[in-house]
Amino acid sequence: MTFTLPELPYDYSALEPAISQEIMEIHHKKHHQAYITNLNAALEQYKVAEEKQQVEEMIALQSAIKFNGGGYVNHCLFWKNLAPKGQTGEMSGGLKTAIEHSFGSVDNMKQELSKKSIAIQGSGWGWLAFNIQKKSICIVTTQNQDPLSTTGHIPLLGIDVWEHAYYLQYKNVRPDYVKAIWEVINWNEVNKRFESIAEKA
Ligand code: MN3
Repeated sequence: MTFTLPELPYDYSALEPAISQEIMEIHHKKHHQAYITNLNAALEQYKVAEEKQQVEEMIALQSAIKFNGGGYVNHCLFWKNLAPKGQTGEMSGGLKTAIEHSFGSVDNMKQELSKKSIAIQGSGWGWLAFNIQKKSICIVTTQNQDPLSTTGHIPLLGIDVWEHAYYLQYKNVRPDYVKAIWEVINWNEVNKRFESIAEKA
C-alpha cells in the first residue's frame, strides 16, 4: 500500500492573513508531499529487505520510516486542526473544563503552549496533548517529525514550528507566527478529538 497526499479541507488562501497562501501551497504540495514520497520509498525498500530477510537493512530503514511517517501523520493532523477565521468554532465546555483543570485557565494554556513551541530548539512541534496514563491534558514538545503517539500522548492540537511553516511570511520571528496561529485554530476539530478520547478514558 502507498500513502497519498490528503486534500486540504480549505483553499490555500483561506487562512490568510494568519498564514499566507504561498506558505500553505508549498507546505502542503511540496513539504507534506515529500514526506509521503520518501515514506513510500522507504516502505518499499523495507518490504524488499523483509522478503530477503536482511535484518540489518530493515533496521537501517527505520529512521527514514520514523521521520517521513511522522511527517505524514503530523501534517495530516495539522491541516485539520486549522480552519479559516469564522469557521473555527469555539472550545467546547468539556474541553474548557479539562484545560482549566490542568492549567488554571485557557489563557494560561495558550501562553504555555506558545512559550514552549517558540522555545523548541531547531525544528519540531508543540502539542496540546492528552496524557494516557495521567488522563489529563498537558503540553508536550517533540523534535523533528517525531510522532506524539510514541510518547504516551494523544494529540489534540499541534503547532508546526519548522521554519518551512512560517519563514516566507514571518522570517525569523517565530513568536509572531505562533501568536497568529491562534486565530485559525479549528476548535471544532480539537473538541472532536477530545471527546473521542474522553469517551474511551
Ligand atoms: Mn511542516
